[in-house]
Amino acid sequence: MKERLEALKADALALLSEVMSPQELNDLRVKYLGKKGPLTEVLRGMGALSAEERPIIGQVANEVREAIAALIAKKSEHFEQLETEGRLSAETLDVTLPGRPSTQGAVHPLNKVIQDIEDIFIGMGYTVAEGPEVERDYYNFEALNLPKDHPARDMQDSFYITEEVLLRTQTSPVQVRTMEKLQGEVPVKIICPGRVYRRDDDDATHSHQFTQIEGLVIDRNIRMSDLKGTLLQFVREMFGPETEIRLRPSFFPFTEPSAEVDVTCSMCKGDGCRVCKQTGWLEILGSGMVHPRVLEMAGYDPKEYRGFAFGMGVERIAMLKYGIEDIRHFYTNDLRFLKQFVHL
Ligand code: 2NM
Repeated sequence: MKERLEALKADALALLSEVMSPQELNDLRVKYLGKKGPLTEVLRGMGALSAEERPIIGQVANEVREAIAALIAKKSEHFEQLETEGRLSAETLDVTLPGRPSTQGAVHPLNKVIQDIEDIFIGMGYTVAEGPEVERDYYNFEALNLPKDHPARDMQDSFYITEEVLLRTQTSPVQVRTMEKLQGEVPVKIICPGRVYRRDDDDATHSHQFTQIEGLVIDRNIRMSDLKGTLLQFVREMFGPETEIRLRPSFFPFTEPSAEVDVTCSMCKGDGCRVCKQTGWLEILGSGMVHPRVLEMAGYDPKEYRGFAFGMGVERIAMLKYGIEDIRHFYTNDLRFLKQFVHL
């Protein structure tokens, strides 16, 4: 019996020392230590042994079991260690590899200027109003005191879709719509940013599609000095606190009187340079007191209410502020251009 056990141990240890995989190891564990294994069989047969033999054989059987179990444990630990090493090397991160470049987007310079202008007027109590780019002839022209036979609404100058519908040529139709909606309520204090369309040939300073911001204030006792003070405040926030303005008489069908507004050239501080063509002044705005007929058509009694209005081209403001020499840069999305404004 003892010899059988010793032979069993020698076989088991020999096989275990050759074992190549965790599965093989498990098979051997079941084979030698399992319920149907030879050791269990020996232990079960102990009842047939004599009283002297029993403890001796029992002791040998236990030693054999422990020797086999110890080698299984050692092998099992070895496989676990191999697995851990394998996983670690497979999952290794090379922290010295250069990172993937991340491309950071930025606000387009034109949008940044729109936001800046909006912020300035919001700071003065204005709200922002928007409206359709495809507009009815009535809102774009008629309600702005440009009747059907007016030279400024030549078919050649606008993109007409039908006889009655066109791409808006300015954002003032939004102001007409706002007045109509408010039904004579005051104060009206709005700015209207948005795209406008004109049948121009594109060049460095003209584009058939550009961005405008128009402002409108209506209340009792609104005077030209309110317009002047508002625009002075605006240009000082936009171009710096030393900026001055000058108003030149002009003409628009929707305002009377009308004025063109110049600012002191921020490039040369008024000394005269290439940008201001040696005049020291830059034209940036059109403005005026809202024409009584425009007020009346929109539902405001011109005897009781007055208003001022103004309009500016955002691209032109941006070009003057940042020294941009060609309006087409705003629309061609050349990263060499756009990247210069990432930090605005
Ligand atoms: C300008 C110049 C002068 C203007 C007028 C109106 C309205 F709707 F109240 F009649 N909105 N904007 C206006 C006046 C626009 O742009 C150069």
